[in-house]
Amino acid sequence: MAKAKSVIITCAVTGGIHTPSMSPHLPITPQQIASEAIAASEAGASIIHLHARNAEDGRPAHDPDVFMEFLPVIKQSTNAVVNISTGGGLGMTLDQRLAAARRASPEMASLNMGSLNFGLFPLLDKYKTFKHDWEPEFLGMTNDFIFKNTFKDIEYVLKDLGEGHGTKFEMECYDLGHLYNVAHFVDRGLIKPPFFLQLIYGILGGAGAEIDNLVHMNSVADRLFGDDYEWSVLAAGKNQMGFASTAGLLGGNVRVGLEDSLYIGRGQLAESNADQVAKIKRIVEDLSLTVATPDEARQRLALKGGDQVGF
Ligand code: KMH
Ligand code: ZN
Repeated sequence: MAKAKSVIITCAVTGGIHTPSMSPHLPITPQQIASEAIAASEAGASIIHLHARNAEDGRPAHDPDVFMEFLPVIKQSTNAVVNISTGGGLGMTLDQRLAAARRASPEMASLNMGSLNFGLFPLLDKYKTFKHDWEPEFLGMTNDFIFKNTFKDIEYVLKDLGEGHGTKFEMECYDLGHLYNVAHFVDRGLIKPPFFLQLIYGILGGAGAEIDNLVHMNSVADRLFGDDYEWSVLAAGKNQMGFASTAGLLGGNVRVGLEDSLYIGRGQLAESNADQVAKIKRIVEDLSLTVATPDEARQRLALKGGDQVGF
């Protein structure tokens, strides 16, 4: 396992999974997204993973014009690495998912390393009333939905954003097979070291949030990639902090943020992304580890630099 010198904290500030009725603290407008991102960076996050939403009703919206309302504000106020999602919102076409990253030419973008079922419909049992009709419809449709990321799709993103823009990827691996998909593209020369894996636990359709799944995926990644990679962990919902802490202990990096969990503790909504970042930073430092600065993250991940982006 590649040992992290310091722990890179990624914060995913809003995502496209949770809906406005689930938490009043979920950032929706460009102003809210910008101020949450800036506060998360001040709290210790060196990478900010970004989605956009429709300011009227909070629906996931991957419109480049909306991104351009908050990206320059974040850039002016922080040194954080900006990472734009290419997952977008469930149900978008690949070109819709790519449009914002194409316009912004960021240092990093997400890249989902395989197709999978992506079941959010169990949340309908937890939340009974919704502010907007789209929310239960969106959650319900995931009962019959495949998050499509074929080999052709992945190749398209690697060539378009990777070769075309010099963007490096947060490679989202939801299950063991996705590591082998990464290895396939390494063999073809389309993924070059150092590369960054985000190991994801607790999405219905992907690997469950059990620590032995994390340990096993780590040992397979070590076998496949040796010292060529850095890895990070995110776990959905109540497993977020436990998995992030375990990742720190095992020599990895961590991701938190309201995209992945709306909570700060048992039954307690997080009031901000920065609260989650501050909590994992405290845990990491209590474990006698240090937190990476944005420039350390840039150097370790061989990013092109914050002055090479299109915003
Ligand atoms: N929502 C996470 C489970 C993406 O944006 O490309 C994974 C994610 C996907 O962040
Ligand atoms: Zn995301």
